[in-house]
Amino acid sequence: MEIMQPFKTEVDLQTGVFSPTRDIITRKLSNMATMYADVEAAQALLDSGDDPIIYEVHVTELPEVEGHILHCTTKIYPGKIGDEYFMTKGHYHAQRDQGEVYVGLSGEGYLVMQTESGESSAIAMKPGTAAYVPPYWAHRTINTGSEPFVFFAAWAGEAGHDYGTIERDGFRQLIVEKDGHLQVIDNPKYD
Ligand code: M6P
Ligand code: ZN
Repeated sequence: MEIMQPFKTEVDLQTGVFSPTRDIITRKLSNMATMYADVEAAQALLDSGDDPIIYEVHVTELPEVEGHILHCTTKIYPGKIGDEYFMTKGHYHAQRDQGEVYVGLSGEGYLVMQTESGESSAIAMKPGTAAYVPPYWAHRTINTGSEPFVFFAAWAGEAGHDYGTIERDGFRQLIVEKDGHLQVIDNPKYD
């Protein structure tokens, strides 16, 4: 591996914005409409001409190879599709035996995880929460508050993102608001 020069990024703890500016990945509802449990509600919103930004990822451009530590901030906007709060797509690591660390910076949310062997976990996050995604756990974050939910993430360069498995199967647990209360429920479409 080539020697790289050290560098730093200033992170706005409120917004997750990087300085100097780095690449920003923007995910709109149209990029993930079928991932919400209430597909009809998602489609109705899109049909009305509304395609809200669900989340943004500020990424450091580093080689995606063993040895490097990739890191980014994610800002999930507040909102719901049907009863389900705005969330990330979620993914397994292409290399399943790679973990990840999340640190809550502002707002509040949940980190939902699951394994291919049938385990599930839902961890509440707030500013200062360091949450660990162990190897083999798929992970998705959800904004359960009324302000943007912002967190920092760091993971191994060789891990890679596998979105296809989650696009096909979804998550076993959904984070929804029912009767004005947050609830962690079983996904009726998961089998
Ligand atoms: C976290 C990390 C990133 C990821 C981002 C958005 O910051 O896990 O690797 O890209 O969340 O999540 P997703 O890739 O599932 O859309
Ligand atoms: Zn990951």
